[in-house]
Amino acid sequence: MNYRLDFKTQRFAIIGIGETGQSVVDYLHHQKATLVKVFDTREAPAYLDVVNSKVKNIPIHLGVLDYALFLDVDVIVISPGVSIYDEALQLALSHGKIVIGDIELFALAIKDWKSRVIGITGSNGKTTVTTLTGFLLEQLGMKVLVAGNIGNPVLTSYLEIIKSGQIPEIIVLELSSFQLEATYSLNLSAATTLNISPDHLDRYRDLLQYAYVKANIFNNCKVQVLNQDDLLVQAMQRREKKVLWFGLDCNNQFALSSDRSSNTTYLQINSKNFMECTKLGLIGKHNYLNVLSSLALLCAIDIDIWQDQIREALQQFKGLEHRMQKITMHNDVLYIEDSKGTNVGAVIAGVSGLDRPVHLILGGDGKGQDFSPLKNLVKNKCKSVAIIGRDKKLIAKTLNGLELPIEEFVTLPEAVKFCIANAKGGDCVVLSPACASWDMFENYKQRAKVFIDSIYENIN
Ligand code: UMA
Ligand code: ADP
Repeated sequence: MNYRLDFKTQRFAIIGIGETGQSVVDYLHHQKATLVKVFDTREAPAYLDVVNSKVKNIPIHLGVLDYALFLDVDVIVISPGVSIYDEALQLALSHGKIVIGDIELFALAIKDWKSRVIGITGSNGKTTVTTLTGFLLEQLGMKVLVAGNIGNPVLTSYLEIIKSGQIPEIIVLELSSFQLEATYSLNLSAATTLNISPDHLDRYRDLLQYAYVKANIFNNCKVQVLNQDDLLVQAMQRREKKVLWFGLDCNNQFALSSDRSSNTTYLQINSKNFMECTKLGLIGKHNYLNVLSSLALLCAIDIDIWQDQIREALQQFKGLEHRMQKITMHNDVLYIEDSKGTNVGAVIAGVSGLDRPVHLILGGDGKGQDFSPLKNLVKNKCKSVAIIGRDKKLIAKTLNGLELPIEEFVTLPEAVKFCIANAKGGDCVVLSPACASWDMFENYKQRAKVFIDSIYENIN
């Protein structure tokens, strides 16, 4: 999109009263811009009062977006939760209105900074790779900002930096497809799409449109870090750009290699063994790929990854809460919480790496996904399955015909009870729902808490 932003003369509107919306209000105040309207498509957004107090005397419109209300607006700043493909916004674009997101405002705000910026997207592993990359850089003593979809609105971070005067040397951004829909000017020194598997299909026409939006991350980037094992990611290679490939096959620059005689798997970089996988703090093949992508991103910005601090940091980094986390072991039954396993791809990656039979809890808001790839996983890895949530019938239908106990439940504690009753020594009980939590819980963290509380209620 070709456009010019002028905080002095243009009239701004904000859509979305969430964390992003609030940060945009603060940023526009900081720029002394003229904010004329605020919108949210919900009738009662949770942060209405907070935003109301920030934008005194400015009208807040709730409910379905209507182009007529944009007539006196020049720039519409949308939150990630609002699709740029919304009819009213498409009409606004076709009438020459500027429609941008918070990442775009951030990109313009930091144009004169010397910081190098790394962008990370993908269906799964974004938060792990973003956190790990920031951690590795910090261990090298660098001043780093980690922000974006990870839960740190970029404009809030920007305002904090302006206040402190401490401009970071490197900025590591987690970027969702939602954010990439309305980002045009972000200059990235290195960027990756980790993988593409079905997600957010309630928002996109199909997997290709979703992948297309993610590929926007490479529009203004110097080095692409690409996953050789993922066909849709492979297709994102841009001819004129430098590419670093990562993947399981040892022919990749960032790869895994196996020494059969000693039964050891190594991270391998440019054909040289880098470190043994068992020495990593992270476990599971999907996490080995995450580490490789992170190392590739560092190489892409000319960091020497062969320094001892990097290997030490990789041993220390044990991963994040809510991602295949071991909760407890009781009577030789292992309990694992993966509430962040919110799509089929994540569940397959996490559960297939387990070396114990699984009693699996699935279900919630499926976001329009096709659950059929779960059938093979359940057949090969599971001893029983408990299903909850809005899409439980759909999941049960997908698993129909498998010869193991599969039952639907109204609540998560009932599902936990069922799994515990079925589990024998040597098994594990896993919450990895392949769905969002919003139909039953505030968020995935609350879902995790209910799961963990139910375990302890039943085993003690
Ligand atoms: N919503 C509406 N109407 C609106 C505005 C929002 O219905 O007008 C709904 C959305 O559909 C969504 C919720 O309200 O369910 C919140 O939307 P928001 O855009 O206000 O969200 P924020 O609070 O600003 O948080 C967003 C990201 N959320 C989403 O993209 C849904 C956060 O990522 C991100 O951390 C934050 O900005 C800071 O950058 C969360 C997320 O779930 C973790 N991201 C998705 C993911 O990772 O899969 C993309
Ligand atoms: P995101 O930020 O993309 O949601 P997270 O790092 O939060 O990614 O992990 C979310 C889920 O995806 C967890 O269930 C985790 O086990 C799984 N996961 C992490 N990395 C990968 C990967 N490279 N491939 C597939 N699944 C992954």
